[in-house]
Amino acid sequence: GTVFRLQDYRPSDFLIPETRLIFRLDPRETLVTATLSLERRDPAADVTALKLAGDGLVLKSISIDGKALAADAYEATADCLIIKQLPSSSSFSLTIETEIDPEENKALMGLYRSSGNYCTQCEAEGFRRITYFYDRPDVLSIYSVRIEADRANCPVLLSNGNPGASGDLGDGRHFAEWHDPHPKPSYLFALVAGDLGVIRDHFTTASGKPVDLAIYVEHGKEERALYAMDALKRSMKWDEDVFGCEYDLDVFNIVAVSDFNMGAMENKGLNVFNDKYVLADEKTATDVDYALIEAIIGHEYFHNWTGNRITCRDWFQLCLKEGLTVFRDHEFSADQRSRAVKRIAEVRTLRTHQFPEDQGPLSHPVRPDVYKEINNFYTTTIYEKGSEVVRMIRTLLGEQAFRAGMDLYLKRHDGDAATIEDFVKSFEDAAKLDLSQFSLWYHQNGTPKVTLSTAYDQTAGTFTLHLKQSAIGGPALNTRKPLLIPLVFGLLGRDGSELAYTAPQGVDGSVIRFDAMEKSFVFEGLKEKPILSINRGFSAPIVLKDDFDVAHRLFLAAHDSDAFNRWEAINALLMDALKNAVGQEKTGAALDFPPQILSLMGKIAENDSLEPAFRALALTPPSEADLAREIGENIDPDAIYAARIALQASIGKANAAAFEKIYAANAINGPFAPDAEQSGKRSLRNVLLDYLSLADGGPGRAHQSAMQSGNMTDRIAALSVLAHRFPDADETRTELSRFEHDFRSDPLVLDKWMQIQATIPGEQTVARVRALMNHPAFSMLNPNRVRALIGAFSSANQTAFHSADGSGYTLFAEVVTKADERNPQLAARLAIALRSWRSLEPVRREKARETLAVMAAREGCSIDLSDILERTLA
Ligand code: B3K
Ligand code: ZN
Repeated sequence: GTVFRLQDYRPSDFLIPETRLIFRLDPRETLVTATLSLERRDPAADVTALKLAGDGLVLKSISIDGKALAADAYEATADCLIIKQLPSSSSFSLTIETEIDPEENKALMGLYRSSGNYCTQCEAEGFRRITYFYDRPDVLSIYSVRIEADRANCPVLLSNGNPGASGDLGDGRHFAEWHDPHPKPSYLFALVAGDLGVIRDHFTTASGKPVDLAIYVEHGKEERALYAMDALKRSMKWDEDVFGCEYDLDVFNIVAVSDFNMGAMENKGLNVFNDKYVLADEKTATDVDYALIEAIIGHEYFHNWTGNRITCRDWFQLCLKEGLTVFRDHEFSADQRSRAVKRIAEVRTLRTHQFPEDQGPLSHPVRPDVYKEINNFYTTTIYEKGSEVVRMIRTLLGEQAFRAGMDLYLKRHDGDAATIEDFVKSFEDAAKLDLSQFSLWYHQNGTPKVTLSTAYDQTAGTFTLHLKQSAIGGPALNTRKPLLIPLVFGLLGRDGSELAYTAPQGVDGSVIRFDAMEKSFVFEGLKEKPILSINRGFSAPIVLKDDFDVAHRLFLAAHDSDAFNRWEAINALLMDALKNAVGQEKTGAALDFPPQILSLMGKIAENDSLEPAFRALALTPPSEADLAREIGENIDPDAIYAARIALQASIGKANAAAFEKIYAANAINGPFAPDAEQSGKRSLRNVLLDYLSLADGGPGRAHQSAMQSGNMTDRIAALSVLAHRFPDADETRTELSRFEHDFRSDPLVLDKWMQIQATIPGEQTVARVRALMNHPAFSMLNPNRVRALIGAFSSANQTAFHSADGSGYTLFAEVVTKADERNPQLAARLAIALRSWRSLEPVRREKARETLAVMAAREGCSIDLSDILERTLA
């Protein structure tokens, strides 16, 4: 396949100031007429041909300035259009007519049908499946769109921008016109047509401009969109307050569709969402669903400035819009909920998903410089590590200078297709700072690792902190350049107060700027031995190897003023206990856990000065995947599972009485609210329910809770305990059937039921998943269904997926192959579940390698899938 390189970037020969599109919608034969105003970028240059991208297109007619082109004037294939005879004028108008088949489009890129409605997905390169175009993000055009369709089937006709004329066409057809005054790249184009229900609201911007808001959903689901609408209005207000960004069109529309490859899409003025991230009510959505809806509604809305008003010059710059917008949505959620709890959840996600990516064969820089298939670069590195890099800029500059840099970026590049260099330069100029060393974070992949050691000299009153940097994954150590790593820190006294000291060079307030492969920082004026708290708030996305003993960690867990580091200390204690237990399990020794760790869990649960959501997180041991990553090699998922469940059972038994009290004390009286406070209490109670059930050794308590639960959060939590801890109990069968029956006509909710069963530990789950694939609610064509069952199985069920007999891999390969026939993006995304195959123990490793090799060798394997498989095997 073709390899695309950043260094090959060239501006296009032509500009397209205006694009007019007419859609005559038909399920199997939609006609698209595109009229492009083309302008030579350099009228003096001798450009004699024009090449536009296509993908699977059928050309019906082509003309320039109203005159049909002669057959020898152009060459049209399904994948590109080359016009060889061009007028010599500096500008001309090109009209292209193509025919497309939305019904047959199961790749869900371009124009397709979902539940009988028409919708589009164009990012990254889907527009070329609609018409021939300069389908690249640096060609910005003003779009005017006319949609013609059957009135009965498609009463709703939507596109980007503001609504224009609409009316009847006779013969049961009607039309609507839309105009988007903001020049945009083709990937932000959208069209939706169908028979949809709607809820409406409005927002007045800071400067008094009224905006009509609407969310379109399937008929009958309108009420379930109210929370999303509320989140939208809060997003609009927040972006004005925090970043000074106001909305810029008369209308803002959101449409929820049930067949969608990702979470949502930020098309200008017409966001299209996976219905999973719009629909919510008490009975069908969990607290986690609500939080995700809020975050994703915010994320797509925030793209209006960071992504749409300022877009990317080329796809290598993807993190310019994604990393920054993730940072913005994280800040939004932190402001709407609990900042500390949000930060802990972010770091857990980063460690569980981004660290293994960066430490394995799919590792790439935040700003890559080569790709084969851009769709495979919508990764956790681009998104989450990209966000961490922006966060570090803020840490280095401070709140005020950071905001000044953002203001400058938004002002200087409004209307541009920009680069990472442009972004960094805005902060350099605003803060009068050199960020050239810092920029390495964009270019050097691998998870940085910082090893620290400390020494205290009582007589001199000095505390020496020695830091060394290396990395896991990425370029070899001898070719790595030192990163500038901002480490927020504090030196604590025995009473937990922050000690005063004289700071050495390179320490700026609470931030250590660690910028060499190795460096010592000597703090003076310390009369007592300080207790170090470092990388507070996870100021740098690194692996930290410290020299802290158990007493040090227990101290931080109890006294650190930084809530994140309190959690981090607890997490490290649990991680050490688990690693030790895995070692015991492997040698056949009995598993035991330090009593002080068990009692610590009781103390945390009881500590009313900590918010319940924080306690819930602190009481959740590192996941099996986290433990596997931490161990790093020769992984035996069964040993990891055994260690983790033994720890949980020990914690439960050691603290049963206390847990029971706290469980009761955190009951919620009064009506359901999806807010931070209630969801915190529910999460604490549900963590405790698991512990108590393990202590009970039976399903009674969880069964009781499942029957009493008035909301989906509690119902799902109880059902998980039943299925995961007591898979063969009658109570579990009863509750699974009741759930299935209650939601038999709501596949989106039934996805949760599929997911719970797909994550039941143990190799018997392979057969269960096979059986569920024949369930009437399952469909290989719907990405949500496939991800709920197969995605959960392969990415969140270590013991079953990595069954020693290889049956998990066999099932996985069958499904990935089947998905690849219709939807390569879905297949490629599933396939990353095997990226850490090299860290498995030898038997599983060999089976995994063989599975990958067989899939890669299959004739007809898509570019998307083979790109992932080849890099994984390389
Ligand atoms: N920009 C889209 C992602 C598009 C993915 C294309 N394969 C959603 C988002 O990040 O906001
Ligand atoms: Zn995004």
